Amino acid sequence: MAPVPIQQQQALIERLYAACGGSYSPETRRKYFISGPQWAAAYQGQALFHAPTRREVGFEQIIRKWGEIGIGHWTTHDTDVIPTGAIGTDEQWEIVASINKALQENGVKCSMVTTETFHHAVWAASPAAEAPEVRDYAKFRVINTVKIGHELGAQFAVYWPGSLGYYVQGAVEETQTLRWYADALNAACDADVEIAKKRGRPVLKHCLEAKPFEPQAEILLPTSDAMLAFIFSGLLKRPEMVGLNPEYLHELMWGAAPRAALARALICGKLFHFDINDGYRLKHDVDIAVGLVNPLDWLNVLVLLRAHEYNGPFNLDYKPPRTTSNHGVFAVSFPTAVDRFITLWEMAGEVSTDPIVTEATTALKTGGGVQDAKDVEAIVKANSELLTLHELIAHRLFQILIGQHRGRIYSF
Ligand code: 3MF
Ligand code: MG
Ligand code: MG
Repeated sequence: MAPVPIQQQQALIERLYAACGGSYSPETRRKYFISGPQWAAAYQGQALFHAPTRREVGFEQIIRKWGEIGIGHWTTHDTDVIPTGAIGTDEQWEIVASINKALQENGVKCSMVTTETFHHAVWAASPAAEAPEVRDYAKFRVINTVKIGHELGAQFAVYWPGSLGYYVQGAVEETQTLRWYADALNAACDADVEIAKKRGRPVLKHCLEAKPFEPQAEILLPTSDAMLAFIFSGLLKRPEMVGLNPEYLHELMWGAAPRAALARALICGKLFHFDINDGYRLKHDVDIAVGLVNPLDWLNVLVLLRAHEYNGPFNLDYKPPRTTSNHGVFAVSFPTAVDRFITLWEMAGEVSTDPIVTEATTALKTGGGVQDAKDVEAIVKANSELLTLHELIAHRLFQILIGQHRGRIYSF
């Protein structure tokens, strides 16, 4: 193949993307509660050891692209769209008005807002720092985000307290810090109750997001389970308003089975919102797009969520790789992520009605049957052949994932 000149590269990407087939129409994509974060599309590829590889992109372009692709919802941090210095000022409300206009013009809704409490120097010692002025500022920021959320018509507020932790031990007293962090959330919920009442809108669902490592060395609330304990600790004034926004990769990072972490949130009635992406165990937060690393695990996750009628958002919190261009972000990265999600979701529906999975699961739940409920040998024997179904079900799930259940085989 001859070198591909720059002016032919986008056409090549588009031709190969189209040749991939299997994409859904924007109308179909809009039927799912999928949201696209401002920060995901605007990510320029920078990191501690990485210079940016992409140009800046503003909310006008992102919202327009969401409309074209068929991503029905948009999410944002306060400072993704408002310069930190302008937070709470008239300039903020001008920006918010132009966001509302862009949303309306492109048929996109804002589903979630979140406060940046990890990037700016003011959060060096976390939003629950010792200095009262930092904590007052944190309250101002989360309350302000609630206001923006209501103005943009959002239903959810998310909190990822990235800097709630430390690098060096001893200076931070964990119980005190957690109490201070709860104070900020209590302020946000109190303000929400008032604002919602004034506006005649429902209160927001306040969702905590955990991450086990990064950007602090030690994290005070590293997992969704830790967040659940925090919600039920008695420190929150309105625990009924607060739930979780688990992120698939954040659970995988510490070695959890994400599906089991989600199950624990479900039994507490706290699975409010879900950040979807992919990556590897025990690595940093690589934020790869959904289904590119662990599609079988993802299928299983969605089987669980369908079984429990989860109807919250699926937020595409991943980072297009640094090797993807500005053009590629919208031409390939987002549409393909949405389409893999839809495919996995629909496959999960097939799993729940699959005759083999259904019969095998029912047989396992029925058991072999014994005469004497205390006869341990008889219990073991009664189920010993039946339990082979565990492996058969796992094989069946693989078949469904690759389409083999429809007769596809490979021959030489
Ligand atoms: C970091 C994250 C965050 C949160 C966001 C939501 C930048 O790993 O996942 O994204 O999702 O702050 O509030
Ligand atoms: Mg996230
Ligand atoms: Mg992440």
